[in-house]
This record gives sequence, C-alpha cells and structure tokens, in this order.
Amino acid sequence: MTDDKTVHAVTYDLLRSLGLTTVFGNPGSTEETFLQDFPDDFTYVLGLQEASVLAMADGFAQATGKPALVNLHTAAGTGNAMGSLVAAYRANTPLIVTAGQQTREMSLMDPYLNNPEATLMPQPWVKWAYEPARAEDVPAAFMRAYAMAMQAPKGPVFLSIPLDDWQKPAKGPAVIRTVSNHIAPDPDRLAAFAERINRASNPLLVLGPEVDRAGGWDAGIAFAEKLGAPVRGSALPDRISFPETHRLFAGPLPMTIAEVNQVVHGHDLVIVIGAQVFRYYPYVAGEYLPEGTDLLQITSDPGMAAAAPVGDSMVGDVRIALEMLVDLIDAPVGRPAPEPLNRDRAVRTSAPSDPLTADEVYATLSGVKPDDSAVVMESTSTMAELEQWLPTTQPGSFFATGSGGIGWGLPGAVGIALGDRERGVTRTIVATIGDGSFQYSIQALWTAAQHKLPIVFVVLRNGEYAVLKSFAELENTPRVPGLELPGLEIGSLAKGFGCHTADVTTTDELADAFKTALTADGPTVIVVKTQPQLPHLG
Ligand SMILES: Cc1ncc(C[n+]2csc(CCOP(=O)(O)OP(=O)(O)O)c2C)c(N)n1
Ligand SMILES: [Mg+2]
Repeated sequence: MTDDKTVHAVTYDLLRSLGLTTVFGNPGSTEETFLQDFPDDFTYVLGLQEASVLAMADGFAQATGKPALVNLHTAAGTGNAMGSLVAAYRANTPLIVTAGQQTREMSLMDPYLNNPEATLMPQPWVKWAYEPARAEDVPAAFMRAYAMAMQAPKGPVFLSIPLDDWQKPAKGPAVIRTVSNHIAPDPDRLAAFAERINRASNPLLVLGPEVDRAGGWDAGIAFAEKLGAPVRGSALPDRISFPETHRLFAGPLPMTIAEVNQVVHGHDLVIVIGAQVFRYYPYVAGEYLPEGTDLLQITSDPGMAAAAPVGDSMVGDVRIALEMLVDLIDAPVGRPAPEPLNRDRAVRTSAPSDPLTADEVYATLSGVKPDDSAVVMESTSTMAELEQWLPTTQPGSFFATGSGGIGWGLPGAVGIALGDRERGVTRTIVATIGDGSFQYSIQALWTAAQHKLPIVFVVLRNGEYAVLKSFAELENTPRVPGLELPGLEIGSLAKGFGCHTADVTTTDELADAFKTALTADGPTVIVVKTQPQLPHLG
C-alpha cells in the first residue's frame, strides 16, 4: 500500500485519535517543524518557561485523568523542565514529553542546539526515553510512548524528535493500539490479605495519594466504613484520598520513623493502600513498627512494593483491590468507634494578630471558600493549619507537589484549572502558596491570565523561608544563610503578568478580597502579610 502522507500528518492523526489535542509548550527552531500548520482542532498552551510548561501539563493531566502532551525546546528546554518532571514522575502523572532535536543531516557534527545525549538527559525521571532511529518510526514511537505512560505505575515518557523528520514520507497510517491501564491484584493473595484483616482486632487503615488518583475515593470510604477502623492519610500528600471530615478520619501520618511508630502503636495491623511505607522526611530514628504491629500494603507500583522496609505487599490497582476486598472482609462486631479527630479550632474572642497568623488566614478562608473549590497547597510551614481549616471533603480536590520540589503549585494550579475547563467542570482553584515557593515558576501567572482561569492565589507573605528555619533547629544547624526574602513586591509581579491583585493585612480585607476574586474574570493574586512561624517537623 502506498500513502503519501507525511510523518507530520500521520502523527497528528494519531494524536487526535488518542485525544492528545492539547500541547503544552514553549517553542524553538527545533520544534517549529512539528508545530507548523497547527490544526484548528488542537490547542497550544504557551508557557513562558519550561518549568511552568511541564507542571501545567501535570496539573492538566491530573484534573482530566488523561495523559497530556508536552513540547520542549531541545536540551535547554528539557533542562528547565527537569524539576517539574521529577514531580510528575513522583505523582505518577502520564505525560508524553517531546523535545525537538537538531537535523539528522548535521547530527554527527554536533551543531548548535544539538542534544547529543537527548535520551539520557531526562533519566531517571521518565519511564522511557527514545529518539526514533528513523523518521518513519515517529508515529509508532508516539504510540509506544502513550502505552508506556498509561501502564501502571503511570508516569512521564520522553521522545526526542529530529526536526527534519516531520516532512518525511510516512509508512502508511499509524497503528492505534490499546494496553491494560489497570491490573487487578492476584485473587489468592488478596484472599490471604482479607483473612489477615479479618483476624485483626484493632486495625488502622492508611489511604494514600494513589487511591484518589485511581478513582478509588468511594471504594476507600466503603472499605473503611465496613472495616470500622480509623483512617490516616499519607504524610506530605500530593493528593488526598479520604474525606478529612469523616468520623473515621484520624489525621495524616507524621513524617518521621519515630512518630509513625507512636501513631501506629496499639494497632495489631496497619493496612496501607495506595501509599509508600512510609513517606518519611526528617530523619528521627526509631523502629519502623512497634512490637506486635503487622503491616499490609497494596499499591500498583512494584517499585514501591519492593521498597517498603517492613510488612507484606501486593501489587495491583488500588481501586480494584478496594472493591474486591470490601466483599472479602467481615464487618466486625463490637469494634468501638474511633475517637473523633479533635480539630483545634480555637474560638477567637481577641482581635486578630498583626501580622496575621497562618491560623487566622485559613480560618478566614474557611468562611469564604466555596465548598466545591479545589485546593492547591504549597505553603510549606503552614500545612497543619490548612488541614485544620480547609479539610478536603471531595475527590480530586487537593493537589500538591509529588516530589517535595517547590515551584509546582503555581503552574500546577493553572494546569488543573485548564483541565477543569477541558472536562467541563466549573470550580474555583484556591492556591495557597508561600512567598518563597511562589517565585520558582511565576511566569505561569501569565498563562493563567491569558486563559482567564478561575484561580485565587493566596500568597502567605511571611518574608522568609520559614520551614527551613524549623529544619535548621531540628538539624541543629545555626547560622544558615539565605533564608530571608525582603524586597519582593509580589503584587507588582502578578500585575505585570496580567492578574488581578490585592495586598491585605487584616482578616476583613482578606475575606473581602477573596469574595471579589471569586467574581473576577480571571486569576487574582492576594498577598497577605503573615507572621513567620516554626512548624513541628518531628
Ligand atoms: C526546587 C526547590 N528548591 C528549594 C527547595 C528547598 N525549600 C524547601 S521549603 C523552602 C522554602 C519555602 O518558603 P515559602 O514558600 O516562603 O514557605 P514558608 O516555609 O515560608 O511557609 C525551600 C527553599 C525545594 N523544596 N525545592
Ligand atoms: Mg515564606
């Protein structure tokens, strides 16, 4: 069969069939051959720096639950995107990341803009990196990339494409294939796990980020309610998977080996579903589990199953596992209901502080935030206050960096808002971000303004990297330089990118500015002056 279509035409046909019609990018000369004659049914979302481009695509993919396509400028653009790529990899976000490459004709001479090691560069933060051996292989390479990105554990993949490939003749139409995206757990092992769960007298359930990502929110609730056990979330969650106002919710797990040990003490079984065992951060030594506590883990990620230092693991899709398990466990008789979580919401009779505390900021937001709005969190020293005042109650409504790298929240919020628009959902995104974290990918504000996205950024202007001061105490490292942030006019920056802005210092001003932002046509950046405070780390 002959076909005179180009690689360009065949690849766009394939992308269209796969639903990959939104391209997040920042263009260069090595990408223009891909972008030429950009079809009307495709959308190009321009980001002004690649850290933003990639994190916006991540947010978009997370909101839509589908993979997203990214186009970067050869080595330099890939380099700028790397930090965001780490976050996408850690959050298991399926992304097809492409970068232009210099002309094959000149490759041997290492011309200007060439990336001689294009497939090494994004490693190890992609599941697969490939530069097609021949131009004709480009469409099939995209198909393979898509299949790789979507198989569990999902994640980013990378294609480097020489700029002269696009106009070459294709070898016929693209082959469109499907692969499994959800793998059920081994039924025998699941039955054995169920038996151990049924034998437990005082189990603790941990539902991690993977549950929400897998669409397992309702299955998690059904399982927890039948089990009648307290439910903890992961420490430092990138997604929240269980209603934090539910009577069984017992709070997130702490961040250290020693404290997790204390929290699980007295439980004869910890059932960890969709989470790492465990997400530790500061090193505070201890035993992983107390004497007499057993652990079961279910995750779709074989690497995470292998990495757990204790307990027995099973690999499989966590939504499927929860739905199968609920029928295999017995409702216990006479298990006492767990103590309801004490939310320490002090009733304030005195005037608010000056500057405001984080507690006062979130308390104020809790009075004005719409119930159906989503939260993007990147205010590193105020996580506990956020959880107190703005608990997550719905699926797909809490997002944070998957890697611990800051600079994800701002562009992530932009991508989530774009993803909501794509799937026909109207809701406000409330992005609470530290004055330090706000700077890393700040140019995503421009994309938010251009697309008139319904985002309210609340920037906590405490004038420093507060959490790092806590770390300096914990690590006993006095006189660390570089922790102060004077002289940043964040409102002016946001205005320069085309956002509405407000600078506030009181709770009334904050509430008013927030209400105005809810009716604004486009994003608003509210900068609220706050007191630095030292969070508890471990
Ligand atoms: C890309 C990246 N660079 C540096 C860090 C180290 N880091 C962690 S928290 C933090 C400070 C964040 O400050 P801010 O957003 O103002 O929040 P605060 O702690 O003041 O609440 C820094 C620099 C990081 N996590 N990621
Ligand atoms: Mg700060």
